[in-house]
Amino acid sequence: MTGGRELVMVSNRLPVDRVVASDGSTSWRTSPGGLVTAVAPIVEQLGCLWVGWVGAADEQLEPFEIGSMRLAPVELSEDDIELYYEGFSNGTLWPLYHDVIARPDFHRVWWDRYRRVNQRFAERVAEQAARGAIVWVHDYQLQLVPAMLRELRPDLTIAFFLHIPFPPSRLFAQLPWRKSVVEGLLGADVIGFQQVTDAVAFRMTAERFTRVPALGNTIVVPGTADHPSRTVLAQEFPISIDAAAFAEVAARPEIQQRAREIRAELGNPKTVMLGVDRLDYTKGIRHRLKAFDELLGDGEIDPADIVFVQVASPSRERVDAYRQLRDEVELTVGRINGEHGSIGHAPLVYLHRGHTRDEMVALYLAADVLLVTPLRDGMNLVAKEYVACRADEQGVLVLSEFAGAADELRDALLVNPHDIEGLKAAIVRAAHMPREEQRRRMRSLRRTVYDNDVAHWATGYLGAVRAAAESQRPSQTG
Ligand code: ADQ
Repeated sequence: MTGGRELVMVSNRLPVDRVVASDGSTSWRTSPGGLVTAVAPIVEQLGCLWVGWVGAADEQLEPFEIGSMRLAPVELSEDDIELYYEGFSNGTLWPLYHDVIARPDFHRVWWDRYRRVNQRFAERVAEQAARGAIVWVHDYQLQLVPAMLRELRPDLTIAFFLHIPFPPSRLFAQLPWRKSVVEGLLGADVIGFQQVTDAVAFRMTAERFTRVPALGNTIVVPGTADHPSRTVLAQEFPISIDAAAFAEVAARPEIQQRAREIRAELGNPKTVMLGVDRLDYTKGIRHRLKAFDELLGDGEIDPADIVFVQVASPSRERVDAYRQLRDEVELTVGRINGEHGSIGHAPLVYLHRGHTRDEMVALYLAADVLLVTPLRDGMNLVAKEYVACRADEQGVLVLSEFAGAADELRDALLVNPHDIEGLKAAIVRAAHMPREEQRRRMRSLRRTVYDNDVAHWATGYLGAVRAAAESQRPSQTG
């Protein structure tokens, strides 16, 4: 897939967690998470150098190896974490890129640190990458790395993938440093987005703020005295999951047994509804709870018939908006159960922790309805995981129009999560959907997920990157 070139992954976090043994010795194991889940099959096959932060402040570590990966840590101080990561990445870019659901804060000290940390990442890659390597930079925390890296190492082929949405030009325009961000990204040969709308928004934004013309999917960056002109491919490559790996777990008898146990522990209700999200204000958890609360209050659903399990993994707990969200969700959960529960039965089960892949799959199998109702989401892998697990062709996916996944998963029950009446109607419809309709919809969803799995994504994306690498070659050598 890389034509024999070294593959270098660059992401804010390295895909590993430290494990401390009882004798105090430490080792590393690969960590779960959306990005790792998506690229792990590619990395296992090709091997790679991975540049990123280990997740603890002020640690200076030499490169080390795990399996087929060589890991090169980038050091971040407490101040870097506060200003570059929690500040500019999660307090400015994250809300700005998610339709300003929360208000983005613009602080010059945050921006200044973002630039400096991006420079540090670029330097680390430049010192570690083999000649002619393909460097794949991930996500919004590192948008300046492509141009910085090109300056340091013009021999590299540079690819960037944005896992979150790219905002419409009129929202992006708010960013005081908009031109620098666009120029940073244009240092890449290929810029991948989740959806067509993201790629279109970026191309328009690039034309508007840097005056580079877009021709179809490509942007032509004019040459200077020192650099020849280049073309940059800015296109959608919707990310996916290793569907077969999920299916394999779902087929295991002990996982199916666990799914039955989960239903039994919930009191074998007629309908088990599930939500699985990072506890993030973009995921629409408040809207979902409101709809559920009103349905119970109106008597449209009977608390004896239905249990809603909301799994919310802890996220960004040092950022104010996330602490507030957690407080609000926990209050609401308590209130709903207080009003509608009975001794021995709570209609809402809230689990604020991470789970193993096996337990997640058992939950997917136990759920009659999966609610994926983000207000904005780059893709949403949870929706695809649920579908991949349901070999029985049963289960209903209720999916927000504002998740990237809605572009592909057209046979889900699509909802506008802001429309609480519409959301309530979809929940009721899902809970009562005849088995034959479930089967028809699930069959079509499964075909889509299996035909467009992560291998398909990686082949398409890396294929485009490799084509970019080949097309550069004559101008570099000639
Ligand atoms: P996320 O916002 O993290 O990812 P998502 O796509 O849903 O969102 O991925 C979450 C992953 O974490 C899934 O694989 C899920 O199974 C897992 N997960 C969630 N809660 C868990 C829990 N409690 N325990 C264990 N595992 C849990 C970002 C973007 C998305 C985009 C991905 C990938 O915001 O839009 O789809 O990157 O590009």
